[in-house]
Amino acid sequence: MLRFLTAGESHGPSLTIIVEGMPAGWPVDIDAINGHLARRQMGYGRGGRMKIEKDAVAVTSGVRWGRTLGSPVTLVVENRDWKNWTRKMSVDPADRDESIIVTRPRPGHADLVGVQKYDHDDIRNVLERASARETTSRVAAGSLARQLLEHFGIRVMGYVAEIGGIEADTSGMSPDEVFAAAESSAVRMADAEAERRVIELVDACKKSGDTLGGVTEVCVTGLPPGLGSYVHWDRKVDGRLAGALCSVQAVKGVEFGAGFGTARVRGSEIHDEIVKSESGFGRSSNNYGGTEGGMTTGEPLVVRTAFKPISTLMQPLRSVDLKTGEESKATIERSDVVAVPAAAVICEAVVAFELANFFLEKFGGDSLTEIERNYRGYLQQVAERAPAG
Ligand code: EPS
Repeated sequence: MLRFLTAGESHGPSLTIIVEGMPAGWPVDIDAINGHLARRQMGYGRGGRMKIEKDAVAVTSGVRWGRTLGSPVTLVVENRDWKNWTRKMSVDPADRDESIIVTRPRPGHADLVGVQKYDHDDIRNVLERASARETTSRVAAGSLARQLLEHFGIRVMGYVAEIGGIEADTSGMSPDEVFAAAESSAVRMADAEAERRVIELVDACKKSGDTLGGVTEVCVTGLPPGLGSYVHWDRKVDGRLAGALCSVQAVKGVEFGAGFGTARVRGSEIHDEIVKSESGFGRSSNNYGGTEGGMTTGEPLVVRTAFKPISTLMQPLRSVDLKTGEESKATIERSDVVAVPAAAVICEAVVAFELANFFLEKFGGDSLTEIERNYRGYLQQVAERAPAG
């Protein structure tokens, strides 16, 4: 229903995003999309590239006078760094330059398998597209889609749960409080003491030429029960969210609610009991992170994503030179010490896009008016089934 395609190399002229399936009549807030792109660029521990870029979208199709037309929406983000790469990334064969070919693959990056698979002799042909620069496009697509959710009071909030093994203590805080506190943190963590320790750790890693990973958390409130479905494997909300999150560069794990922890306790200790609430049915807890049977329950959806440390080390690990066959140290590219604060914004966008898709699958129509009617009708139907008082 809703789908997107991204194109563009990290140091090419621009990134292009085509979002298809947006219903007609939707008000598009371009400043809000740019706001999320700016949030993605922040975070203590990023490298020099973020000082060069000021990501912003130009809309080149699908929107007229502030509203979607129902046709594909094309977003273009200019790479400011392109002006420093015009020859190195040129399309002209006359610009080929043997002296800049990259031949020492970095462990952890797509470098080695990428050249094997696509039969390249220059790792740059792989790393340009494998780069996490592509996440700019995901944030642009996700920020467009989330406007659809926000119209129905659904909030998507991303923040950092831990970096380099240092966890944020957010006990006793509501999701909105955690999000608000994280937004003003240099590492997007809602715990000042954890933030201080992470900054110290990032500084130490920078000195020793090392990198860090961490865990992001996305919490979505205001969801109706019943997005997704139990009837087929590819219609399950958690299945598709996990797949989409795993497709983000450097992701090594995804868990919902108590996640892997649920495997270590008894059923009586973990199932979220069904109780009566103001809106009819409620839950005594939210250990399953707002999904049951591949559907949203109406409780906050909570999903955590684990990111491995950045692959480029300034003190490189062992590698083998593709050209000489000699053992050598891996190549060094400009990079970040940690990008987990940015990853929280990326996960937010990825979750928003998938949920907007589920929303359209359930309430979909060609126009905003039609979707509003479908949504209202469903809420009324659910309310009629709820227990009295
Ligand atoms: C990134 C842009 C990249 C990297 C980083 C993320 O820019 P450059 O390669 O010019 O420094 O900073 O990408 C990686 C860490 C990676 O391994 O590819 C961005 O826009 O987020």
